[in-house]
Amino acid sequence: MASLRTLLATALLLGSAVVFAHDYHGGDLDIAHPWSRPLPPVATTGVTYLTVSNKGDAEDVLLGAESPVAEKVEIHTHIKDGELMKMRQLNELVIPAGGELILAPGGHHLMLMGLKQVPAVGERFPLTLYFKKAGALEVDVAVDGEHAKPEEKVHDDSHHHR
Ligand SMILES: [Cu+2]
Repeated sequence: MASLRTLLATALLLGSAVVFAHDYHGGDLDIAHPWSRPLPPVATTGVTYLTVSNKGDAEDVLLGAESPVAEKVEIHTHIKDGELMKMRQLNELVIPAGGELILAPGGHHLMLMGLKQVPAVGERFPLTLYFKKAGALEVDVAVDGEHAKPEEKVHDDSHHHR
């Protein structure tokens, strides 16, 4: 019979796994681990990453997002301009049928513009994603200092906007 100590250890392990991997489902879409980098307290913009998987047989489209922590949320991508990586705002991003859309450092991301509060490491903040087919899906974004790989920490997404 499992000892109380073993049960407690298992519960703790499960608890910490939940902190780092959280998933959301809506319609044919799965949204995996929305996360954001830790930010300095004076930050005015933030960036959110996540992966959307589409289990359906029709494409869906990410049209935008909103969060109470920011004045507005924009869809951005990085484009290579000569040797420079530049940012460009997009109106939408397609999630192909049976495929996935990855928002990750160096590529597509959601840009939180005009931060009203800067969430601390370990905290989560709500974000509503708007999809053409699946509609509005609310997720919690984890502020996660450990998730970023060392080389991603060097690559700075805290670019300036006008
Ligand atoms: Cu951006």
